[in-house]
Amino acid sequence: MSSSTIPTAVISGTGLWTPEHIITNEELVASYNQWAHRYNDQHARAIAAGEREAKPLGSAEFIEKASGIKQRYAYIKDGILDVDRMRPAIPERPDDALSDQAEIAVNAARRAMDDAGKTAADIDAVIVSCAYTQRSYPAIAIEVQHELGIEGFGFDMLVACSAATFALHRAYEMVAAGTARCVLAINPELTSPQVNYCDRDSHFIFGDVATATIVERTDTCTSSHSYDILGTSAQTQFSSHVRSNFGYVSRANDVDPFGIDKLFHQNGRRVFKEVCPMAIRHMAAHVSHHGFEIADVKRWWLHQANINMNLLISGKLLGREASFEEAPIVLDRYANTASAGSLIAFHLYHQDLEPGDVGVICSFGAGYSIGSLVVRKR
Ligand code: CO8
Repeated sequence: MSSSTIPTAVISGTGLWTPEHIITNEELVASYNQWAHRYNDQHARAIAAGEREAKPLGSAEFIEKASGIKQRYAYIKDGILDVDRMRPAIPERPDDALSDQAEIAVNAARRAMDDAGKTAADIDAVIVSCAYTQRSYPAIAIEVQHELGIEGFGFDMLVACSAATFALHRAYEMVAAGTARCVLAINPELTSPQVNYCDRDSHFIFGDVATATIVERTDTCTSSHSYDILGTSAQTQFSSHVRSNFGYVSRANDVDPFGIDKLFHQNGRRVFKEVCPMAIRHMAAHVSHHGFEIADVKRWWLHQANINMNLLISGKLLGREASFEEAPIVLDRYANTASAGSLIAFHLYHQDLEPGDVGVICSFGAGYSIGSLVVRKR
């Protein structure tokens, strides 16, 4: 489904908060391999008897070649590389303290507000949209709204990989409908608590980050780098090939609420094969819906899950290899940041475009879900 009107809403500011802690592939693999050796030693007899499978060893070279990832950021590094723990150690905060996720959301939000030249008084709505929220209620968005002193309303939404683009769709619609003058959409992607650091095939994929975007009415925009939203397009198709069964019903299921299937897991090959053609068709149709040729698009701010996915998608769209300027990659530094990847790319690589230049922001992944925006520099 696509929607478009005469431009009424603009992206007028973005903010990026990057954690201070980095974990390189080498560090991650050293800790995983140490854990795997220990597991295999402890279960040597069962493995020899064919009752258990040995844990395979990982390699930093494989990770970079298969994914394009060289490092990832971690909100809290403590615990992740500890072979006795293999998960971050994040101290629980009391109810009267700002929650971890609200804190990183506020960090990104303040930067986006500065970028757009907006104060709390200008904003009517806050959306926190990401792959997981730290708790069910009260909404993280309402906590952020309170911390920033914003009146109006806030709500959380979850759409895994497409959480950020789908939130921008909602922001665009609210501004276009006149139910909000200015919307703050934030993506505090705190992925590290959900990563299975004992799974060689997925332990390297994710990093933590927070992005924020201001969407406002065209007539209130004072930003020096703003983009008309020409239209939005979304599609979803059910698939269990990227899945986490973490949820509040586990308590009633009498199962381990932190069992392996309650963490991120995927059939990466299937995801790759099924999502790439969907994303290519989706973007080609969205661009054409607005009367543009592929060659008219100056920049593709694509979801950042895997470099080979991005090279395949941009290559098929353009009919040739895309340059870094055409489809920037941030995976090497940030890894897969759930929904935030396309917005990190937008945030870092948009100021050089000229007025009239057209670009596409697009997410693709778990759900499956695909969300895009066709934008034009003002
Ligand atoms: N180290 C060394 N060797 C390895 C490793 C490793 N870590 N992993 C696999 N190998 C080996 C395998 O054993 C295999 O060996 P052999 O050929 O001898 O059998 C070989 O390398 C190839 O293995 P794979 O077939 O598994 O490797 P691929 O080339 O398919 O690459 C990827 C694996 C990188 C996972 C790739 O399939 C991929 O990226 N797919 C797409 C993934 C994707 O887009 N997923 C969507 C993610 S969902 C999302 O973005 C948001 C979800 C919500 C957020 C969650 C936050 C926690």
